[in-house]
Amino acid sequence: MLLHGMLHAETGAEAWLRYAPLGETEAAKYSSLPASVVVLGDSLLLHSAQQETIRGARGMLGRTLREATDQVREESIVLGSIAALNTAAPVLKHPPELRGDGFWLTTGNVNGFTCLIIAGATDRGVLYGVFALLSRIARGESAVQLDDLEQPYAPVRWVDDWDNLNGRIERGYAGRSIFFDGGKVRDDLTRAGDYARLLASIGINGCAVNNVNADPKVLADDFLPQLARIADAFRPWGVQMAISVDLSTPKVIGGLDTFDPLDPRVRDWWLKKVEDIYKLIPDFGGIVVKADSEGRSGPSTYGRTPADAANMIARALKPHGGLVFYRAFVYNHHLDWLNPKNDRAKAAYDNFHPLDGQFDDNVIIQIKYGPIDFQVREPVQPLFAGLRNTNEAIELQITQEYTGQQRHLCFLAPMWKEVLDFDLQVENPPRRHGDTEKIGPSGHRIIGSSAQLLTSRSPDHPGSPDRPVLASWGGHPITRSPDALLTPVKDLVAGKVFHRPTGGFVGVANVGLDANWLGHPLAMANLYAFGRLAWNPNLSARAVADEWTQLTFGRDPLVLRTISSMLLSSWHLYESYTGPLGIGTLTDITGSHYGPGVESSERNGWGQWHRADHQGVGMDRTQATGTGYTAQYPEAVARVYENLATTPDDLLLFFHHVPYTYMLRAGKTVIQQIYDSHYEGAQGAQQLVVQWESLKNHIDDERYEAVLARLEYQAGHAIVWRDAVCNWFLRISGIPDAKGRVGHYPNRIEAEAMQLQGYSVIDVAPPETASEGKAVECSATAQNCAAVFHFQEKAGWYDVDVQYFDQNSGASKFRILVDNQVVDEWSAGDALPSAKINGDTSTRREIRGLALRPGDEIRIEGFPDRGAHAALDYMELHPASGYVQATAGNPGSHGHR
Ligand code: GCW
Repeated sequence: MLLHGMLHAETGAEAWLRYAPLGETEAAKYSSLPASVVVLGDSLLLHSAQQETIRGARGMLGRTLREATDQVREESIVLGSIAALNTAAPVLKHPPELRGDGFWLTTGNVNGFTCLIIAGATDRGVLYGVFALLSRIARGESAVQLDDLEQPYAPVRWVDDWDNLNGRIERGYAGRSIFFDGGKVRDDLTRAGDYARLLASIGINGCAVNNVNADPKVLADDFLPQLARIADAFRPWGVQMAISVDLSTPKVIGGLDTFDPLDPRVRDWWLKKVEDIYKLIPDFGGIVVKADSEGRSGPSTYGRTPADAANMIARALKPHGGLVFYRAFVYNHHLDWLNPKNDRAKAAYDNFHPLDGQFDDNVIIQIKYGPIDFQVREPVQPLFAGLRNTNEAIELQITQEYTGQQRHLCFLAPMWKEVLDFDLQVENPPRRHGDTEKIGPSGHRIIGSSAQLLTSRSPDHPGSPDRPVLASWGGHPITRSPDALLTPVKDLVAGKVFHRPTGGFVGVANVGLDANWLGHPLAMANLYAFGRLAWNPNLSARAVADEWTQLTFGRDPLVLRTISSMLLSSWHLYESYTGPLGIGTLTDITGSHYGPGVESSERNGWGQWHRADHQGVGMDRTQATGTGYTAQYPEAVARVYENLATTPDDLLLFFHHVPYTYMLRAGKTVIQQIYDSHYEGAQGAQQLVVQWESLKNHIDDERYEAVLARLEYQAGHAIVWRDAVCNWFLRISGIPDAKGRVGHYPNRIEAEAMQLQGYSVIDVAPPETASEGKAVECSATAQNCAAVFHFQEKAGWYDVDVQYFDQNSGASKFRILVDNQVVDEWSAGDALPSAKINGDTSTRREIRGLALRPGDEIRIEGFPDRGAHAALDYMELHPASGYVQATAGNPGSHGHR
């Protein structure tokens, strides 16, 4: 049955806070919900909490709750801090553990009335409790007889946005900045407020608003009052505003001749600056620092350490309660490729491990999850285990820089879970406060809080309380000693292992002005998942996917099943058609980080090397024969990676250089796995389209069509990836695909082999990004060009794929004629991340259901526009799919693939 009420037009702007009307039967479940909402006390946050309750109830239940303050005179929803509740209802025994941003949902007697109580240690906790209640209702869970206590896993749950003051967003894929434009803070900050509300609803409590490649102007005297306006927009939602700074600011705009962190003038400059900030923004969250990294200046200019720089700023912030987030992404991007011992992966540990213990207690070292840079798969960064006396936070990337830039579906929660659950097996960790010893079902001791027990029971985790395992990548569990303490990454960053005062989770979000925030309507699952896992990393990826899907698309079981399973398969799919076996993404690493560019990572100083040659592939990072990176891990983990036989297949090429003929655990050679994985991945991407098509009429048309267009595009681009990587490896290894696919495309007609009218043949760079390395382009001065050929196969229904290039320098047009009848036309006006004819811009148009007869003339016409050349790669003809056969006579549909 369709819930028609839910199928109204949706832009995605409401994200998971749609509060869509429940059906009548569903709404009846909540008929006993009180009719009034009483707030105990008066604060911006409590006001938001009350208004949100009213908004949610109105949307979902069609009821307008009465609002009241302080006095409970009837059955009510009561909102208040524990302190306020103690006064209003002294008999209620609140759970002693409630602290920080935690909340408690319960039922109890206040003033003689049975009330639904939402209490927090702080007002922010109250707001979080309201969002939790509303989420329950939206997902059809019970709201009676509650007694739920939720405590966040760590105090720091932040997002960073890499927005430039001019309004562009570094690695942002959803339009311009919601904060800045033209060097100023936007006049209209409505979206900033909406964003803060979304963040609060998933427990995120801080946001650094500008690019970590920071413009010194962010600290200019006339800019601070503008920043204060953003903080004002965030405040009702308990999101603390923070900024990123450039360490050279005192020199660049501060009038000093140095920015040496040990120079007293520099120290005083920061002291004064921070005081100025707090005068305007009393709840300012802190400062993020990217220094000595990718061309940013830093303390090394003066022979000082990151600790010198971090502490200087930390001491200015300390009296006000602010934090410094000093990024561990410090590395030399001029490494000598010719030296086989060089290894960028070692940089963070080499730079920060020696400084352990030297950072002030309001400094947090912000560490990317892996040792390279947000690749589709990396091992966990060993530095997490290497800092015992320093606060840390893990940096995850919500914006899909290396994972398809929100044009490809790639739900990252399964990856994050593997990272967060990964047990680094820290040697001799201190015993934890509150650790309990329990006897497990098998009679052995289980040490840890209930959180740790949950860890090993989580459905995403191959272990059980009886058999704790190293949550290894690739699902090859390694049994560990039952007595050992689990020291998973989530516990290290949360400060639980070494009893740190603070720490937690940072996600790089990069939302933009696009109505749906992240471009791809399904990409918001990543923002949601980040918040949920930062709050409780013991949730499974499936639980998070299910929650998000229900909140975002409603509760139709088919919709839930389909979207959730698409999300959960998507990371592995993306990995398999881009960079399997731990090789990295093989993208163009010096440019867009988007399309294929296999060799771009080699022979330069960036250190994202895969070292493929004619014999083999992979980086030898062992201590025995390689760079020695494995030594940075605690002994037990190092042993696994040092040894070729115990390294999981999906990290093999990260740790070892092997011949193409090396036999994997999977029972095939490395080269065959490279081929198979790319074919299976591309096939899987086509399947996503089919899965999505089953949802037609089950969700609103707007979001249905928007997602469909992206999935069709992805399916086509997955083929570009597949062919580029497979052909490159065929060429370098000389070993053919055992299944005969690579390099053989029987249905393909190369554009350069057609009769060309105005088009000229060009070499594409890198060659693997076009079929046969060539394409045809139409000169920008021409009106139009054409490529023509005569169909010679047997008569029948055909699907036709046209592979063309959609450069972002203009909007070329194309049309296809069969014997002078126009059968399709389209404009190549997408904003793909390149003006070049290459793997970033190669795009597939699929025309389904064409009746072709021998001798037909098929003519592709291209109309160039400005710098875009209406370039073509090839055309592919396939006998039409069953659907079209069954509906013969229908003109057929088409899409971008
Ligand atoms: O992943 C790389 C990005 C840069 C980014 C850098 C960083 C903000 O390509 O755009 O700069 O990481 O994290 O500092």
